Amino acid sequence: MKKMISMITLGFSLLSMSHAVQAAKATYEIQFKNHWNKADHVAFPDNAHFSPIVAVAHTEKFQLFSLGNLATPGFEDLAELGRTGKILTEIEAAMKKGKISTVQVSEALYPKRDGNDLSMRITVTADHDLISFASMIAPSPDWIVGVDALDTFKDGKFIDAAEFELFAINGGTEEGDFAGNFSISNSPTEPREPISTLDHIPGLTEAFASVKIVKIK
Ligand SMILES: [Ca+2]
Repeated sequence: MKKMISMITLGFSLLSMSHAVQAAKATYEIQFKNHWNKADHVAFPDNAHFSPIVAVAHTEKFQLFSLGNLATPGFEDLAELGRTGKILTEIEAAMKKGKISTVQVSEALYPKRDGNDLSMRITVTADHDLISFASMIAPSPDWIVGVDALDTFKDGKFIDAAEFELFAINGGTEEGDFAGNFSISNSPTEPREPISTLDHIPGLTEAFASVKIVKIK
């Protein structure tokens, strides 16, 4: 009996330790910058904008989007229309399963009205240490910019910062993927194709945006 009590005590202290690790957290600022312009991208419509950015902190069991995989219905809605309702429902379901710890949604960014910069914050924990985000390049057929699963917790500590150029990514759900096509009315891609890069297409080789993800606390 005595032995069993000590095992329970040991089990409890291990549990406490793992809780201590899980409690480790960090807050990052996502510093988003527009690079869309007429010279580099064939056209820069007056209503050119980036849809609200949907950002999540998650485990490896969740994917917001991933090159080579199919878009979810929610991601399709974000990529084609910049709408966040459906993807937030998918995110909520993943949160209930413990795959996502937090979600943040920014305002849309209209560079001609708002300037080139937008920032938002997201808190990660050691066990929800991946940051993904996506925003529609709008107007466009089904193009987004985003980051897929930045790992913020390495070798027992949170990284200080990461930086990416954000090239156009094809949602794989709508046709019309050629430079200068900033129309939202194109045929659906049927059957839908895996999410893919567009930066091999003439006129789409330059980044539409860039991002710095910086630990602020
Ligand atoms: Ca497409």
